[in-house]
Amino acid sequence: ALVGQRYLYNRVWIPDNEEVWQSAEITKNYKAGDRFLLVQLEDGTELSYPVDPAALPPLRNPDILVGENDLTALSYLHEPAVLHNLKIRFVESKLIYTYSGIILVAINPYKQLPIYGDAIIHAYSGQNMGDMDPHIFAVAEEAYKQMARNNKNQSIIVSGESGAGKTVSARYTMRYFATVSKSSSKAHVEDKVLASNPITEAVGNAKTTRNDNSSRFGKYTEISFDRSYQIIGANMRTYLLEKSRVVFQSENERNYHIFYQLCASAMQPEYAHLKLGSAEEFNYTRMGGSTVIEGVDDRANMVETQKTFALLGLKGDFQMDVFKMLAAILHLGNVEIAAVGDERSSISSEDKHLSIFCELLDLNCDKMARWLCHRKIVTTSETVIKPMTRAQAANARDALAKKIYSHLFDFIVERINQALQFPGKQHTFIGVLDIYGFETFDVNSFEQFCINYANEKLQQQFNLHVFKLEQEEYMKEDIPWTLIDFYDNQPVIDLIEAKMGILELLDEECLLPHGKDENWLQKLYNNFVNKNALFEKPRMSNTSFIIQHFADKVEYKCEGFLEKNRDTVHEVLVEILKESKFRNSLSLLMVTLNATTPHYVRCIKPNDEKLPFEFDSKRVAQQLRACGVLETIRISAQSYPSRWTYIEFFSRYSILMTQQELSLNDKKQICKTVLQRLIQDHNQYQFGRTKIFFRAGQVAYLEKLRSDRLRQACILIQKRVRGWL
Ligand code: AD9
Ligand code: MG
Repeated sequence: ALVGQRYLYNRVWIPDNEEVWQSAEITKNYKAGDRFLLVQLEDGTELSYPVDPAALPPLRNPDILVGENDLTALSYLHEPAVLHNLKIRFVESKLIYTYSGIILVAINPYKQLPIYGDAIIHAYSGQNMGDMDPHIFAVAEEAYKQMARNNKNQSIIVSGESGAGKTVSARYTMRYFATVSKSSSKAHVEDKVLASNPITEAVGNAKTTRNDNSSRFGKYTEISFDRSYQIIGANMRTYLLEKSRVVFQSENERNYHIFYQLCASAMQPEYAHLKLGSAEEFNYTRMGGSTVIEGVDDRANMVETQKTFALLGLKGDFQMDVFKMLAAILHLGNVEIAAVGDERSSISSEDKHLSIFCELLDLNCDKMARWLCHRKIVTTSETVIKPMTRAQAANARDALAKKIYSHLFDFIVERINQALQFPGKQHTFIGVLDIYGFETFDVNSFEQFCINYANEKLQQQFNLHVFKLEQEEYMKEDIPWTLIDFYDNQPVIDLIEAKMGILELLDEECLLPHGKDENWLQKLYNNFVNKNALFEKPRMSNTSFIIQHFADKVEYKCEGFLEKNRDTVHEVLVEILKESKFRNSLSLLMVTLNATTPHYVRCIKPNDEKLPFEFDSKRVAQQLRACGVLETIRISAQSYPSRWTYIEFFSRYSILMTQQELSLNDKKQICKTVLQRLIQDHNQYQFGRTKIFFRAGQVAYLEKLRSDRLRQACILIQKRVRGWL
């Protein structure tokens, strides 16, 4: 069929090193089996382009479809079409939002746009999604409307890579709800719900090389509504805080914002007892070599942080406790550990920072100094105290700092949650999920593994949802049930979480007294190499494994998996005590999400330099592949991507109808008769109750017939005119 269409339609996309794809026009008809295509590029260059007869270059869409605000309306659905459409909208029209079926694609403009004011919020309020330009507010409105119409909980799932705009998008949806559901009460519930954002950002966000305000944790915020759909409070759950950042930052990165805010305010008398100084003086804040962020005033932000705490009812005493713990962590990081021979270590009793640390936390200094340099080993028969080397003691010190910070973080989140509980019964909620997107670096570790596993689960949940929606649409239109072959990522999920899967083997190894990363990896090799197609051993490494995720292949280094897993196992235990029932917080999240109606926002980072409206096709293509947008496109392409109402079809293609056909009374019947004549393969479309469903490529074909007919008509008219002359 493709070859047949090739004769009719000669504009294609061919791969390009810089732009990923470039457009080309076929200048000589392609004959089945040809190994070369003669094409002309846009700049006029002629080219003999080698092709594989089994995989001819993708076709371009007719111009009428370019710039569509919904990608799935394109007739040819593939990567170059999607990329081109997004680029035209973003670069030429400065439009950052585009739908891709039920997904909102949001490209970070890196520029403040005047499209978020209250007037715009009110313009979207009460409108239908299809009637307005794509917008984050349209998604929020849709969730709000569906909640009210169906009395059902909703969630907005925001994903994308670091710096793509997730946190900004999540904040806008929350502002939308706060604005449209403003109650007249004096409690300022909406303001308090919004205030939760700057606080969690102060303690959970940091400057990284990719984003000056990078969230280092995942967050699911449930906004509660009462029977009249006014906000009556909120509740947050957080996931996987990056603890290592407290004690280690890579070059040009910072620790959590709050430390710098505190150091910048150290000179104020009320903080004198914290004995702080500039961030340059502390190991834990100066390690990345960059203690300031351009355009950010840490001192002014400290004032804001305090105000926000106060707005939430978290007063001076509470704040001072928090600041004391933070200061204690900074002092702990400056405690000097000396080596005593090769086997032992010690801390001077004169150590200034240790004594401030102990003073701030009300601890016994001598004991502390001793416990930082020794460890207790408990066996069945006895308890022994063993000295630690300098490196081991430094590790123990850092581990303590991480523990204190993560407890502090949880404590703050808990207190915010308490502050966001108001009298009144929750009728429904809308949850907003701002989680890290699929990640792959040069070196990937346990953190990436967890993040990518979470993304697999989200992707699966998404696939099932799309599948269900399609099914419902078919039923509504009385279309016979057609089985669509959906991509299913269950095999990867099984590899990770099934019995004797990667996680179970990891848990097992953790329980062994002499468990080792390498031993665990060996078990993975034994169980999966050549047995599971989604698992590979890298050729050049004995310390890594590769997983074929839905988005990409990722190579993970096994080092540290055991220790980090023990950490989370421990947390899971605590979690179980708190929540009971569920195995871990991820499955709890999936259960919550599955019980809501989801809405998806996929954020795209258009370039790595943070330049306004700069579109780097390579980077965008890479993210489209990773965030599942192309996957949805693939699902759409397999079903019936284009849907026209009978009226739309009639008015656009009446030029293709014969007099005899037009003389029929029933317009719907006319459409059917004409289409059956024009497209012989009846598998290419379906007649629904109100719409015609087309398979990929069919609208492009009809457009071609239409433009040919128009051209013929023109020529005919010209001839006649000439004849008259
Ligand atoms: V990370 O995974 O937490 O590191 P995010 O959350 O995806 O990341 P964030 O929302 O923090 O990224 O956006 C990064 C920066 O892009 C913001 O600080 C803004 O400067 C910029 N941005 C993002 N979205 C918009 C927007 N809609 N309009 C203007 C934006 N600027
Ligand atoms: Mg973020």
